[in-house]
Amino acid sequence: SKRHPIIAGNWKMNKNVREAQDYAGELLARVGEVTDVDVVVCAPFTALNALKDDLEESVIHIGAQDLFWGSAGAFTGEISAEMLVDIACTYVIVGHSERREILHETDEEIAKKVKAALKAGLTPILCVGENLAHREEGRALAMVRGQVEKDLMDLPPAELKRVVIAYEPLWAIGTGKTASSQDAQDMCSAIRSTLAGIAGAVADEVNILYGGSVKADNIAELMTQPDIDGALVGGASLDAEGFAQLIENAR
Ligand code: G2H
Repeated sequence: SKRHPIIAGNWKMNKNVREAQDYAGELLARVGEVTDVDVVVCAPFTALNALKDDLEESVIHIGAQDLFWGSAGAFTGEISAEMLVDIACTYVIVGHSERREILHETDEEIAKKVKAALKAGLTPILCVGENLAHREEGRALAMVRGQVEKDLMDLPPAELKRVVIAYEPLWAIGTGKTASSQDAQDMCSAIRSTLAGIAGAVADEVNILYGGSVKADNIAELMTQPDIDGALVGGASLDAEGFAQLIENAR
């Protein structure tokens, strides 16, 4: 494959500074030499600066879980891409389903966040995925295609190829239900076709991850699929030893 695999942990709203530091030390000890997979840890804003001290000089990449599209100014409570770069972040999750659902983030907002991340030099991990009703009504593909097209609107191919896409079917998130590796592959392949329609040949260079109840014991099979280039891992990334095992099984 032309693509270098990525395993990204998404802690969601978990871990204080002390817990983040302990985790970083343990993960570094276990996967600090791993270079055939890009390991990313996406932490809450409040833990990022502590991770910078421990991970900035290492092979482990630091990611945030959200950002705002403006660079600076009167946006109370928001965090810019430039602020994330300043504390050594190289990745940022954009449009996670929890933000789309609970905080009502729209595709228009998400598209602006993707652009802001790219402009600052961050790698956005754009999350897309259908819910159970969409799938049961046969609308999963149309739903996900629509998200990809709207969220990456107007991006030139040279920019689009820097985006990482995470396909996360909502019905598989935190539920213990993983999509079958074939279902996941089918959608990741459809996403790549959608990208090819938008941007042509660079679609082959885009990393597409699967997310949704990925664990140490199902990652290997997912990784054998031709259009799955890694995973976005929630619950199973919270324990450093468990996450290290998952990374090992992905190699
Ligand atoms: C999906 C995933 C990580 P989990 O949200 O983004 O979480 O692995 O806990 O299903």
